[in-house]
Amino acid sequence: MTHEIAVIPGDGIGREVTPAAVDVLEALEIDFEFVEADAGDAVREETGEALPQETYDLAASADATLFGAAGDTAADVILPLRTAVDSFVNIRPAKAYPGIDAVRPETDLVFLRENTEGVYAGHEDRLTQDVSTLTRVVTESASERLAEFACEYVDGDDHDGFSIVHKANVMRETDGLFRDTVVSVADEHGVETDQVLMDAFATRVCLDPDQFDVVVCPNLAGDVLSDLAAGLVGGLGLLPSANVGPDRALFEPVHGTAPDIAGQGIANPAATIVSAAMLLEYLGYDEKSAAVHEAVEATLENGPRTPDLGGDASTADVTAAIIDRL
Ligand code: GGG
Repeated sequence: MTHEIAVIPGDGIGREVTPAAVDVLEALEIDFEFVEADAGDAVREETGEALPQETYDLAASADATLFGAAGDTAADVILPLRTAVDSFVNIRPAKAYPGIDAVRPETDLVFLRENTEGVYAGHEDRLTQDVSTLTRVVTESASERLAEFACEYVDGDDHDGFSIVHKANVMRETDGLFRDTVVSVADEHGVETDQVLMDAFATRVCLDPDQFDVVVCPNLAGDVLSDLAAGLVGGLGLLPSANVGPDRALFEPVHGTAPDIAGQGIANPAATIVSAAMLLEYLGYDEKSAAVHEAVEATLENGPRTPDLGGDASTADVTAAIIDRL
């Protein structure tokens, strides 16, 4: 059976790390058909459109999508691409790897981020030159869909429950609805939850990440707090993610375009290659997925490493070392 994989490198280091992940997938001798498409700042410059219709349609029909990064056009690219796969949850594991100099080596977290609404899908207006507004939507149905997924996730993966991170003491109607809905679904499923205000979470996770395991949160909080967790484990070059919908999914590193190092061939490909390992698991290739995870882990531990991790290797060196270890 052939799997059609949409490959959308985007901009900046997305153009370097996405081909690296495709090289790893190609080395596994699975029947993949990779179809590449444009999105992001460069294609907008050329055509006026950051997300051409054919790219959207490809993501909406492919068996899975591998995406790199978007910069200034993030709102015009990432959010619609997630809609194309009807992705209601963004899974962001944040774990420390052996041998990597991490601020908190005991970190082992999974963020389950609401992916369709909240501030990122809100409506912004510039009322006057010096006044702007943002209207944010939170619905019971989206919160329920995420909570159902979280309950299945903790059951299937043998976790004790999950933490709900919100700011419902201030945003009573929006985060309040989110919190109440998630608690109610978890109660129906007999899944244990605790609640942490998002500001308190930011402090507590830095001081003692071990007290958390699976974290369920609204869209913006999930984006910000998972980047914070990246800081605890050694940097954004290490965090993969999966945007999962009922029938399709899109995989991307958590990091953006990194304009400061783009074009130099030194971007860390680990986050995108681990995202590809998540893609393999999603398509049912559990053993191959585990092999990629192990090869990445061994490479991070023993080298070569890119400069963000203190090494002097290139993206190509690290990718070749991972493929050698498969
Ligand atoms: N690879 C994902 C990417 O381009 N991240 C940059 C960004 O702005 N992300 C926002 C988000 O994940 O919602």
